Amino acid sequence: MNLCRFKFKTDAVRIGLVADDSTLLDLTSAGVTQLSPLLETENPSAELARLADKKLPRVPVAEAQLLAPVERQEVWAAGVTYLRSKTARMEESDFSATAYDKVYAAERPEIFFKSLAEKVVASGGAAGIRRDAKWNVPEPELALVLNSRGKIAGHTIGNDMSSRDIEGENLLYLPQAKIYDRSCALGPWLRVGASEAEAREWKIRIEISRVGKDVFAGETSVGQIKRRFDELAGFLYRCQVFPHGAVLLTGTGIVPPEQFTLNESDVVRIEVSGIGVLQNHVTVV
Ligand code: DO4
Ligand code: MG
Repeated sequence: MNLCRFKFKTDAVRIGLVADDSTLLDLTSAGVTQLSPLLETENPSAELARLADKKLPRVPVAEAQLLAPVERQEVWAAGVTYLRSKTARMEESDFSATAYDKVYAAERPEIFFKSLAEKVVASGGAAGIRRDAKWNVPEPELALVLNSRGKIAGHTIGNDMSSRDIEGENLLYLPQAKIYDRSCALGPWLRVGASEAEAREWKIRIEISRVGKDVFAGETSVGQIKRRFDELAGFLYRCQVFPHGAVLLTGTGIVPPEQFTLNESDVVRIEVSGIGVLQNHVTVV
């Protein structure tokens, strides 16, 4: 089941259940005004199945504006969880290279802060590249949506936009390479009810087009992630509380070739087979 936040006709935020490719069921009319209380329940899928049995108003997807599926959760990201990410980062850096090698094998994963919820870009919005960077890339990632207890309540698609030249120059610049205006996109909605075993079967595919022409495409499988999801979530919630829950990006397994950098107006399309498509155009910030 896919759960979304959307606007329809007025500016009020509504909660929807995705019925099919063209229709949303408006849960707001059944008293659901936020995602978080649903994600806090023991069994969000059962709760959604109960709600779906009610007679709910239908909204055409084409007339709704999808919003990022986050409310007050902090967004964090795990890094160097795929072998491809480790090798690409070792190649782009000089004295920082051993840090990537070590963190890939270490017990403690790399986890960094990525975004406040209100800064997250929705599907259809503009994702940012820094004007002071020369080498900008998208990072297509599966995102875990965790409730306040650290339990995985859903999955969504994330784009961890990154400046590789800034990160590659010095690892201490990582926050500047990763956290800036419009650097985090999430959406189009939350997939509720999938187990980790199921999610590990999903494929992640990225396509980047420039003035209507494909300039890069790549694919990986979620099953290539080296660490278990509960291991990543456990480290995030260690010595830390998230009263509103958190979103945790699980790292990238697709890295475009060294000569590739994003341009203004490029279109980035990320598909996760069990969820849907997150699509953003690029803007310079
Ligand atoms: O170590 C830097 C960031 C790694 C990352 O974002 C990733 O592997 O996806
Ligand atoms: Mg990343």
